[in-house]
Amino acid sequence: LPGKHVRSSSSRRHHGTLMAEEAKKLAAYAAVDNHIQNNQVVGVGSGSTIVYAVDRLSKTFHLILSTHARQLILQHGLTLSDLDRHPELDVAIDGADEVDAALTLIKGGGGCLTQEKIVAGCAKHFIVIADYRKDSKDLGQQWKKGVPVEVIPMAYVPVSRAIARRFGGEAVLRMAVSKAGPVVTDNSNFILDWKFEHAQNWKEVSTAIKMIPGVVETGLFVGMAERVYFGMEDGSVKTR
Ligand code: ABF
Repeated sequence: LPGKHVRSSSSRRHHGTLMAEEAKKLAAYAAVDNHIQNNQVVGVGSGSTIVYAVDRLSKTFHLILSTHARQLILQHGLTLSDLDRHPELDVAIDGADEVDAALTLIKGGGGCLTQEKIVAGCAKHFIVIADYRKDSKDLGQQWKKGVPVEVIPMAYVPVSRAIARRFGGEAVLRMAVSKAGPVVTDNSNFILDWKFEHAQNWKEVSTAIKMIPGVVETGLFVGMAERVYFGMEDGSVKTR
């Protein structure tokens, strides 16, 4: 139920505070238990929180997923499918980098956003799972790395300039940790991290950024999430 806190008896605590990892698990288990039934077609995203959701799913589900969860699905003996066979999903579950009060999400901090948005867009219900660190009133309060924007490699400079000119801030090419080169996405593209300066009308901004030639997708998920589950520090699960 929205706003409801459900207490967990099996919380692992560190100095009285639930570890983020345990909070992810609480959120994932609650979302799977409340939203997924046997023999449904389920979309699964990527990231560390989604690992717990897959763990909770039974072998009877068909799964549709973005590429990063592929190995995870197979390891758990679950059935792998695709959008050719199942273009309509019953439910999609995914993590997020930040969730605001209106359930607008920033996603793509881990590098995946386009395939996840496609999967979420094909689902009748899109459910988000996260630990308490992702819970925010306004985007940018918790996640400081900006909005990821996936771009065609040849266009990253003009796209970066266009975003900064029109919306302020700075859109920076994401580099690999080794600094050997840019991060390359699951669609062989680059990512710009747009460090915006202030809250905006995210629907308008996301639509406008998508219109810039060379932009594949933005990590702004507006009006897509139906329910979000946060595993909280006190061992409860908060939903909205
Ligand atoms: C993916 O996983 C990305 O869109 C998002 O950036 C990230 C969240 O990862 P985690 O659950 O590890 O915080 O869904």
